[in-house]
Amino acid sequence: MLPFMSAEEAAKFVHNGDVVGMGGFTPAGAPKEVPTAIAHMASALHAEGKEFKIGIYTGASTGDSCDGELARAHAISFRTPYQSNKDLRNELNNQDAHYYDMHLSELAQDLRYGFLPKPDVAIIEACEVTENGEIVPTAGVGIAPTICNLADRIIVELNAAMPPVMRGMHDIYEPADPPVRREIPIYHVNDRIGFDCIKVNPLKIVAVVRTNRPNEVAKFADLDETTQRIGNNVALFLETEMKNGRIPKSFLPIQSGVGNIANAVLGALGENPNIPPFEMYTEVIQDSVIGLMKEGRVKFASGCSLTIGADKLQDILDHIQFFRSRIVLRPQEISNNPEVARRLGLITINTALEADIYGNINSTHVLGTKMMNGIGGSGDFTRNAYCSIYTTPSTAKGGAISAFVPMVSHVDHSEHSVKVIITEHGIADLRGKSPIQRAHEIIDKCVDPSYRPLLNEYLALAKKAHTPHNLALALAMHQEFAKSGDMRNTRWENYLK
Ligand code: 0RQ
Repeated sequence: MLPFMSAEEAAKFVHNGDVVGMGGFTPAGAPKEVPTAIAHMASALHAEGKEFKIGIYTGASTGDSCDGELARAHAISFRTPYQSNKDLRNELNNQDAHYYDMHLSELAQDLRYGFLPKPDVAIIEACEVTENGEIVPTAGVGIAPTICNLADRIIVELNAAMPPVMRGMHDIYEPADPPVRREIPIYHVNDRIGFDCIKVNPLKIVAVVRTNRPNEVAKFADLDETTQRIGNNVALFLETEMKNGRIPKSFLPIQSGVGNIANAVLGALGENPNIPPFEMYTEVIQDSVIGLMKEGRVKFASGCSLTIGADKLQDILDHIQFFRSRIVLRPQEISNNPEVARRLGLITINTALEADIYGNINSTHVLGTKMMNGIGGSGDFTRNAYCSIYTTPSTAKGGAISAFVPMVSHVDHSEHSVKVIITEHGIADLRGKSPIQRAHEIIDKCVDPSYRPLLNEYLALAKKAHTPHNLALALAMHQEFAKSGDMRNTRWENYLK
């Protein structure tokens, strides 16, 4: 008999100091009611003057009922590998919780290698759980197979909003560890190599909690002129590459990042009649993919999660036969696997917060110090891409911040991995260019016209060298923003002393 109980009872299996692994990836498939119950338990214990904090592993971000509730209860000691919740962001930036921002493909293997503390408890949202220990995840897989294997206790949230017809969408596979690892046998985007469920020792399932909760996926911003133009420029670049024979006529699979811009770019690609119907090998399958799939523009999508709104999820459930043959959900060590990305030849499209004139990318740190979300899967894909593209609006905060600066204030992706940068103004093709050639390409094609003179002046003031810089001025635009709230006020002479 499966041990059905309430979320509050299940939460008691989690103790102060435990390390907890959550299933799912982004809010898709993340557990909801048990984490909230743990947060309430923590608040009650704190009110009695008792300690309660847990370390948390997740696939990526989660929903507010997990990261938000636990952050507000100050119940998190450490957290990895990715988050996007505003209250948790505050905890991390206030150093109330320790955060290590990791390449998402590496977490499962790092856990198996013993690089990180072993999880005590796994909390998994499932659409089906059987007495013989078969757990079928819901809209996201993440690190669920690995934490189920490693944890001593498994708590399942059986979510009625995610019906068992989802079984068959997942492909659960864990590679063997070195020195006996073989190749991961995915040769086409739609290859299936594993099981349709996670198989665990049923004795480890200590609690099953019935829930009925939609995914807590935020709505995307509507397309605006800037995101539309970025999307059109990406489509133009890929179309030109295809015409010039640098992308095969049959096209190559697309990986697309997370957020408003990524969603808009994908929409624009889908609408462009010169781009043939394409496949996706990505981590997050976002809203725009579902419509494009129905229109025949996206032929197949392999991902780690369906990070889509409730209406889109209902659409999938209503047409499950159609979508089950066109979508596969994999663990993140497979969806983001460097070996597979390189083999399949992915065109990767991710978003920068900030780039420098030499092509280094900051995806994570606002103005150099404050964590935004995390590197996520962007590094997994960028470094191993057939062609890596970064997109960004050329400015932020109404023009007061230039997305292009002399030197990025934090590096996530180096100049060696970034091939193309695209903004609403144009396309900077960095391939085969020296640093100074890249600087001119980026300033002329991508930078907002209001910042071009400033960055050209910087180049003139930089010491002539392979990578020209003036180290006294390299972060002056950031300093100017901190001082006056607008990078456009930068006067280099004020920072030369
Ligand atoms: O802040 O909302 O307060 O105005 O940053 O910017 O333009 O809405 O962009 O939603 O596409 O997110 C890089 C964060 C972009 C995301 C990032 C401010 C800007 C706004 C968000 P406001 P937009 P998006 C696979 C791939 C890393 C992980 C990744 C991300 C806010 O894409 O987290 O790629 N990427 N994973 O105003 C200060 C600047 C700024 C700035 C923008 N230069 N300085 N603030 N902003 N540029 C998926 C996974 O891994 C799960």
